[in-house]
Amino acid sequence: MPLTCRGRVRGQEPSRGDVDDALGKFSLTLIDSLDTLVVLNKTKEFEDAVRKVLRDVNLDNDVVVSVFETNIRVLGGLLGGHSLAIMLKEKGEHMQWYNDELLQMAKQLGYKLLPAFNTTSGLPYPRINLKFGIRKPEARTGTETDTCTACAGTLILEFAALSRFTGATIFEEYARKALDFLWEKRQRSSNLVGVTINIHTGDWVRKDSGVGAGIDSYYEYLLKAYVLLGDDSFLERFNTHYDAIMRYISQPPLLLDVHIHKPMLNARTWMDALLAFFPGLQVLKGDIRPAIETHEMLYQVIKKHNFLPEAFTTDFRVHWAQHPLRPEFAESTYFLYKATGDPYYLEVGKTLIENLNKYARVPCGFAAMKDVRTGSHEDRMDSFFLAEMFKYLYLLFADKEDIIFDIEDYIFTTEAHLLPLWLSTTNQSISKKNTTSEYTELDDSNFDWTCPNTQILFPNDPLYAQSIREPLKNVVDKSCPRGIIRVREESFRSGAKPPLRARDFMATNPEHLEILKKMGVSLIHLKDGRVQLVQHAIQAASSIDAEDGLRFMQEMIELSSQQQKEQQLPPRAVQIVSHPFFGRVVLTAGPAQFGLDLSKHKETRGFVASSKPYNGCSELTNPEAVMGKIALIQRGQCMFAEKARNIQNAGAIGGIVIDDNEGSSSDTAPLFQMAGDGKDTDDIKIPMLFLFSKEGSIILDAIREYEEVEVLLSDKAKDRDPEMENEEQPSSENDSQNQSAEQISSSSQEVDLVDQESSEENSLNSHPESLSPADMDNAASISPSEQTSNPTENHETTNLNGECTDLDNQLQEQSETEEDSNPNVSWGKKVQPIDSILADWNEDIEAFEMMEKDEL
Ligand code: DMJ
Repeated sequence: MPLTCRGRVRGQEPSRGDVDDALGKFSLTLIDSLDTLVVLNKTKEFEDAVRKVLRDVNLDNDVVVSVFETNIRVLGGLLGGHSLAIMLKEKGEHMQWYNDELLQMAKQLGYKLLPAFNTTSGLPYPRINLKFGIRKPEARTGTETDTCTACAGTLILEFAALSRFTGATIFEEYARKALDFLWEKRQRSSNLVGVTINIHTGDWVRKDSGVGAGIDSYYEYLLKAYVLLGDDSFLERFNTHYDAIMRYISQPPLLLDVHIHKPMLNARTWMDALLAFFPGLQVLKGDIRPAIETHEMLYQVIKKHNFLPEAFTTDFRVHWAQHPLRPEFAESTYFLYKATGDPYYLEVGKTLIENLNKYARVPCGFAAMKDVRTGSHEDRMDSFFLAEMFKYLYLLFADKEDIIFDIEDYIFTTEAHLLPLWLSTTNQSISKKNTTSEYTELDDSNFDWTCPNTQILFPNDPLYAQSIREPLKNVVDKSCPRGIIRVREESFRSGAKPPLRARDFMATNPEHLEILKKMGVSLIHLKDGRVQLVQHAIQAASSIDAEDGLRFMQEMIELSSQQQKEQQLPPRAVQIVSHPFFGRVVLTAGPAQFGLDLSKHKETRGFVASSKPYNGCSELTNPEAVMGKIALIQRGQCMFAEKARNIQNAGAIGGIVIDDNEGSSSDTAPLFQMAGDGKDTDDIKIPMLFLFSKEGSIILDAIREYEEVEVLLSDKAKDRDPEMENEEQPSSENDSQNQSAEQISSSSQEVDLVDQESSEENSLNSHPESLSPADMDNAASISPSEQTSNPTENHETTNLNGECTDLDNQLQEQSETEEDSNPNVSWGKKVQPIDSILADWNEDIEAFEMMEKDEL
């Protein structure tokens, strides 16, 4: 935990849900970074680290862990460590004492994971108790029915290596069986796989399919299993899937999820950050052009936000704002540099390193970004940062002689652990499948059967990669936001005038109610005064009316979510700028619906002081202490606005309210927004921010340790090092006071206050609203907006020269063409009758709900 400078121990910190399943009280970071030390030529440190692992690590803990994470990080880490330990030993200088101890630990761990495979399908349970295995009452696991495709399909490299290193064939056998089952279950007409599968029945639970979260490393391991094990059946499977990916998912430079049964229909209008590994895999396959294109698009998104947000839309807006320092983009950059030799990729690497140092480096390591828009941090540094990010960035810039062994003799696992290629000819006791006939005919011209060779791919053309990037150079900046109305225009492109538009609807208009009824939409008045819309297509007067109803509901959902977004204020940042933090610690802060709007004014900088009384609910008894400073106040016992007035009257230049719920944290709670008191709050001129207790205690601890603590309140963290360290610190209270006076006087005209809540303090999630179509509970209420989005939409709105084109005209043209060709109403790429659309939607509702809820 790089902000609090402590280790994270399972059970000792508030749970972060599935994210914690990687922690098994087995010194995860230490094991995951073993082979990085050798790559970085830190042999002495490697030797010490191996001794620590052998001395301290216990694998027999009563902890439920993820089978997938334990395999890729811990088993992979031990095997990578072993691989390099024997390499060093053989060289005769280091590790002379080593006697396969890491391998013995790996074998012990392998046996601990095996009970997870005790299913009829051979697919492993997603979790296992390290001490008690599965299903026993003490195990507290074994009741799960589903797992992700990557979770079941990312075992073969580590398990086969374990078998081949030790001669115990059972590991490779189990991993092969799981892969064979997934292959059998692929959707036969599209050759795609879904995101989650039932481990008992083999039914697809989530039928969306992409190359990112939930599937990514399944594809990676098919290709790499071929490389490591030399078994053709893996390459044949990979090539079959790759062909399907390029046919349906790849829309260069985008990679968009589709449905396995309806691969021409997109399942989402956003992409997740995990797919950034794919260009690297495409390099390994030898398909350089789309790799360059996707990588370039991702790089432009990074340049916009300093990091790749966890998810972003097809028009490159942030969808999920966090960034846990994922290494996938660095990995692809490394592979592309190796393939092209183009120094452009070194520049890309330099930018990545500069951004990490500038925005993520903190006194105790590198902190994940909580929100790339504000630059705020999260108190975590995942083990893959050292296992992968460090390794790939180092290797990108390393010359051959910088590395003490030949990296070409190894393959990288998905966690960038190194396994020696000589394993392909060792202990080959598992019979290879010779099933070529069951694979689809493949096109030999796209290097399906050859290794990539840059000399053949682009002979004597150093500008090859640049010529592919050139047309994409503005693809992100010049993309056109796809407004809600435009998207909806498309959904009404049947030509007929819609009977009622969502934006025109009034719940009191009898004519509108009549139209709703005809469309099968009923209106329910809820007790709290809200109105709920529900649609049952079978209650519509005709199938055309039902279809109009569905579209009306879609419009209403988008309108509602748009309105909700508009009412939400974005998060703010509290940055500690005084010694020894120098701006490196950035805390996520909740905004206030009153007081100085930090997005419109210069940030407020000042030393902090606790108010007395600490709750700030009455006139302060220590005005001299808070005068010209940023007052710290505890949440509770009176309205936020009252606290603000009390500290303002005492001369404070800003206020930070700290949550009184002990243990609360922005890691686990949604953004908190401070509401007004239902009265006019124009008199409050100072900025007010909210910190959850965990973030608040970082400031309180700093005061205890350093007494004088200075912070910056802003809408986005200011660049730090080296500027901040050199920046002149305000020398006296007067300076702060001057700043305060300036801000207060300039704020009066521009303060942007949102509607006051008449109730007490509330969070973003609890706004009472008069009409809440988002509450609609039928098929039409969930995600159809995503389902119906046209995969080519983005290309339609932005051409490659970066100009926005006239979508309305295009839609008109498209509509006319489609009407000509089919009497049914067109929708997305396919023309489907209404009954089938309804059936399809119902089928996918659950999947969509889960998809939105799922954490990566
Ligand atoms: C890593 O643990 C592995 O690369 C995994 O396959 C998915 N991604 C994480 C890091 O983002």
